[in-house]
This record gives sequence, C-alpha cells and structure tokens, in this order.
Amino acid sequence: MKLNAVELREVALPLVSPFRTSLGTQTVRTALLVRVLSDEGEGWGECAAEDEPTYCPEYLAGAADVIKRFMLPALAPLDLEPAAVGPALRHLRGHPMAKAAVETAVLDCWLRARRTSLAAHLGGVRRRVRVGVSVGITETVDALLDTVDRHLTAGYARIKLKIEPGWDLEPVRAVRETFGAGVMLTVDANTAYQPGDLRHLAKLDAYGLALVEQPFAPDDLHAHAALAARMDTPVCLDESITSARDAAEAIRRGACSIINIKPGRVGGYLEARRIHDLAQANGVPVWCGGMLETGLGRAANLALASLPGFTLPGDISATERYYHRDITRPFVLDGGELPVPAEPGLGVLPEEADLQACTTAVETVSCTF
Ligand code: SMG
Ligand code: MG
Repeated sequence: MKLNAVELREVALPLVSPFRTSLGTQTVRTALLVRVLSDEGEGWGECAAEDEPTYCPEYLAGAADVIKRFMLPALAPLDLEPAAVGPALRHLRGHPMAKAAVETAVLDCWLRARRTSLAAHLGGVRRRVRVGVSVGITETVDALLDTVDRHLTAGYARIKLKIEPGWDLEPVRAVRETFGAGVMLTVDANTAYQPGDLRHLAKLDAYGLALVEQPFAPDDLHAHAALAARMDTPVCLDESITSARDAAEAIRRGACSIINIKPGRVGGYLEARRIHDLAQANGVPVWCGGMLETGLGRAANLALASLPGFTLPGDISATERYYHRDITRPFVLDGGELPVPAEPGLGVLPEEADLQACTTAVETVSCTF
C-alpha cells in the first residue's frame, strides 16, 4: 500500500457536561483526525492527544506537527502494511499518540481493502463488550450521587470515580453506602498523590473497590509497588505504561496487578495487543481505557476490548455520555454492553455533515516528498 496524501483535521466537540479530573476541567474535546488516502483506498485514525500536555507530554498541535514534519516523510516511500508502521517510526523518540493515529489510519485503510474488521484482525472473541463509565469530580457529594444514580440506571457495568486529595474517602464512602456492595466501583487519581499519602490511600480498602488507578507519578513504579504491598485493593496502572516493555517491568516489580490499556498511550493497537498478550501470560487482567474519543476512536477501542484478556469493563461509554453530536453513528448502551463493530476496518465512518460541523482546521499533506 502506497500513501498518496494524508488529511489532518482538527475537530472540536462540546461535551454534554464538564469533565473534571485532578488534571483540570474539560468542556470541549478537541481531537486530531488522520485520514490516509492510498492506492488501496482511504482509512481513518484518531489521535488521543489533548489540547494541552497535562495527561501526558503530547498535545494536539505538537502531534499534527510531528506527523507532518517527520512521520509522513518516513512512511511515504514505503510499500506499507500496518505492521511496518511502528518499525518505520521507531527512530522517532516518543509521540506514541501521534504514531498510534497514523498506524490506525493505515490499519483502517488496509483492513477495508481486505474486507476484515479490526476486531477480527486483532483476535477479538466477543461481539459485545461490557462497559463502564468514568465519573468526574463534582461540586458536592449530592451531585456525585445523582450522577452515579443516572449511570447505574442506564445500566453501566462499572463506575469509576475520579479522585484527588480532598476528594477521595468521603465521596467513595457515600457512593458505596448509597448504592450497595453489588456495584463494581473503581477510583482513578491521575497521578495526584505523593508517596507520603500511602497510609491515607490504604484506607480505601474499606470500600471494596475493584481497583485503584494511577495514584502516583508515571515514573514512580516504586511508590505503586509499595502501595500494592500494603493494600488489599488491586493497583492498576494507566499513565505509567507506555509499551509492552513498561508493562513487563511494572508486573515484575509488583507495581500493578491490573493494567489500563489505551492504544494511544502505548503507540497503537498492535502494541496494545502485545500488552494484552503479555498480561494474559502473566495472569494480569486488562481493560480498555478512554480518552473521550469521538465515535472513530470508540469504534476501534471496542474492537480491542473484544480480545479475551479484557475481562474488566472499560472506559468506553455510550455516545450520549460524551456528545450531543458526534461524528459517527452513535453507540447505544444495551444491558451494560456496547456492540463491537463487525464491518471492515474500524467499522464506522464520519458522517460528512457532522464532520463539517465540528471541523476547526483541515490540511492535506501530499505524500510526494
Ligand atoms: O473516555 O470515558 C472516557 C474518559 C475516561 O477517565 C477517563 N480517562 O485517566 O483514564 C484516565 C482518563 C484520561 C482522560 S481525562 C484527562
Ligand atoms: Mg486513568
């Protein structure tokens, strides 16, 4: 497959409600969409990078720049297949989300031409997957209880509460007491705690959580291992894991017993599958994380979540939890599950009118370098 041109499109989708985490508050999801045009047709990928480098070092404008300036010139001369994208970009340090977006667009194009779905290509075994919802920090505990109530009524299979110092034991206790022991409940700190908070965090053991996600800094495996040794609640890593090698090291050091796999964070769906395989071989459950994706990224995440080792519900919620107007057909929750797209490639395409409505910038880069 030869690239002819690549379209880089910036979109802005207002969220149905503000999403507050320990990193800040989001009201709009800006995203970068990559569309490859090749001799075999077209394919789409979504870059998980956000406007600002707060969740991770990448940011949207930087991702667009590195794709244009360095990635496309490296890929343009090649006779491409999806597995060749990663190796062809290996000399470029970092930028996993930009790499993932390009690889996904190539995968989508290649699979469409071969009439194969991403789920089938990755080795998916489920046609539907159980999903959870990530609940942001709210003004009051009452507001949190209302939000959780709404999501449980909708049927979500798991509730994840965002926490930070000053918003942890109390809201978690309130949710557990109000909704009972039967609710699968987790917490995510997005690195907001210090190693000295270990004793405080261990008090979360009282609330029967399925896991505590990334309390400490991304590079602090030591603190996570110390917490894991002290807590009954399983420790899950998100920001710390950027590759299968990271995952192996974290497991070896006892820094986690569960892994959140986000394809963008680890450089693409193929590396995500390698982490899945490694975790499975080590008896470590995995689940698919979310970056407030549009329908394009959500479709691909559903494919990944259909692999056998994804035994916990992921952060892949229904379209209406994120956007009034998305760019693809909506994903609708049914019995706590979402359907895995069965059509070729990602299985969805942007609707032209919806795409136009949210586009803030678009540039076509010709691949004749
Ligand atoms: O896509 O449903 C979603 C959001 C899930 O909480 C979510 N993602 O750390 O896991 C995480 C966060 C990262 C994005 S907010 C900065
Ligand atoms: Mg997280």
